[in-house]
Amino acid sequence: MAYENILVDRKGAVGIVTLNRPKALNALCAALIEELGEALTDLEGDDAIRCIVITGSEKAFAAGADIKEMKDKSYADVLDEDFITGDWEVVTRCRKPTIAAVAGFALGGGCEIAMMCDMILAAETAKFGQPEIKLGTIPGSGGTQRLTRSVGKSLAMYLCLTGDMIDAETALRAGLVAKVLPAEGFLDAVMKVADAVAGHSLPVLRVCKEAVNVAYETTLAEGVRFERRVFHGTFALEDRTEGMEAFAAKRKPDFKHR
Ligand code: DAK
Repeated sequence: MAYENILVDRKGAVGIVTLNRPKALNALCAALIEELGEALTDLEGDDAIRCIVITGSEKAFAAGADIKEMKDKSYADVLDEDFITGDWEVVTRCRKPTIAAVAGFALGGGCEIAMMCDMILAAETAKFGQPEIKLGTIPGSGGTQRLTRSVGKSLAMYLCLTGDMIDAETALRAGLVAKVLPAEGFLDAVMKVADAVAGHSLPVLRVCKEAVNVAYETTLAEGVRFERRVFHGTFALEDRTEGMEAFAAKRKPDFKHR
């Protein structure tokens, strides 16, 4: 499928979506977000894919929603059309593991899309921020919510109220990103992580991701109960039998994703 604002690639069991509007620092215009949704839906439906990487350029993951596209909208417009809401949430509906590979700017909606992914891997050059306050508005796609759950109130308030950016090391210390990787060879290093994820059993990846996400939505007691049920449930899978038999036989497991 030919896209205008993104590139889609498949390497082994990993699908890679590259945001590709370099002249606008990958500003997230409606057409780009629609294409991202289509590409993710396509990769979700592809049995050969077990992990999805979303990335941008060396200079920008994405510098936010397209300000030029939204600047003339009125309150009635955004309310009436439920402005850009549906398309933006496709990332959150992926059932396969998603990795945001961030180099350069991840601002506003760019930071929000990264946070919708299951983990963020950052190049040393990454800069994260929620600068909407400088435009006279506030984050609109989870920036006040996912960021706060991820880094805590004080840093989330700092980012949302000042509009300042933080660098990759600060984001790492705060728990926003899982790893900081050298800028040189960044995507190769990301692919090592993605390949490791994609090497596991797909049904187990799906339920594992679901269990971690439950931690955001419920009490500890309910979450632990959910985890235990799902853990027991993995014993119904051929891959769980294979994983443990392979360990005991000192060989690599041959998962069939069943
Ligand atoms: N929108 C449109 N164009 C952008 C852009 C953006 N967000 N960011 C950069 N560009 C464009 C610039 O206008 C410039 O275009 P030309 O002038 O060359 O035509 C080109 O990209 C290069 O940018 P700069 O010349 O500014 O490059 P610099 O290196 O000097 O500066 C910068 C880089 C990232 C610091 C700067 O471009 C900047 O401050 N950009 C804006 C960052 C920002 O404010 N982002 C937040 C946008 S608001 C929602 C979902 C999402 C959202 C809301 C609701 N719902 C589901 C309801 C999200 C909102 C936002 O993200």
